[in-house]
Amino acid sequence: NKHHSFILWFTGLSASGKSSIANAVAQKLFEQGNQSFVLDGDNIRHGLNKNLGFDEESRKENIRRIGEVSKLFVESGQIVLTAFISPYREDRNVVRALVEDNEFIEVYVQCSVEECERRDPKGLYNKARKGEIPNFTGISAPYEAPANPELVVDSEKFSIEECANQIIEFLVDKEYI
Ligand code: GGZ
Repeated sequence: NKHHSFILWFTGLSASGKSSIANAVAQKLFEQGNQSFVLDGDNIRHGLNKNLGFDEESRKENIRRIGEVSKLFVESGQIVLTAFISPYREDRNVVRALVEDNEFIEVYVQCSVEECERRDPKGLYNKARKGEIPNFTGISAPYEAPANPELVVDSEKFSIEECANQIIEFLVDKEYI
């Protein structure tokens, strides 16, 4: 009686570790014989959504399209992992409403702005502080943390590997896999 298709929706700041954790979870799922697919900026913002920027309306449309694509994945029987900041609570809830209750698993990758800014793997926080990137989440644009996520992983306290294991444990516990 397991659910074989669902969305693992990661949300969190830039550099919080969403993509890395999503890819680590996908790898573990694969090792256990579960096919899955990761949607992130690399395959979505460079393709389907390359005409979108980072103002509020564009982010809303970004998330709406990703939600619709994720729904198609679920309808095709797949596990899909999405790694986008998705800063607005309302936009995430719109996606949640697209699928069945148990098919949307919101994973909040918790990490303070201070820590993300310290990591700054692409130098974007630095540029945002200097005003070179407008509307930068956590600096000059909002991030609304989930009020009731199915799962919270703390990437400040735990490694990518530990966070991925916590997510796998949740999926086993709730009989998703
Ligand atoms: C936030 C930005 C911005 C602005 C470019 N604000 O660390 P990254 O580089 O790889 O992840 C960030 C990514 C965010 O795209 P999303 O599609 O996840 O955002 S949203 O869900 O809000 O639509 C960052 C980069 O794009 N980036 N400009 N202004 N992140």
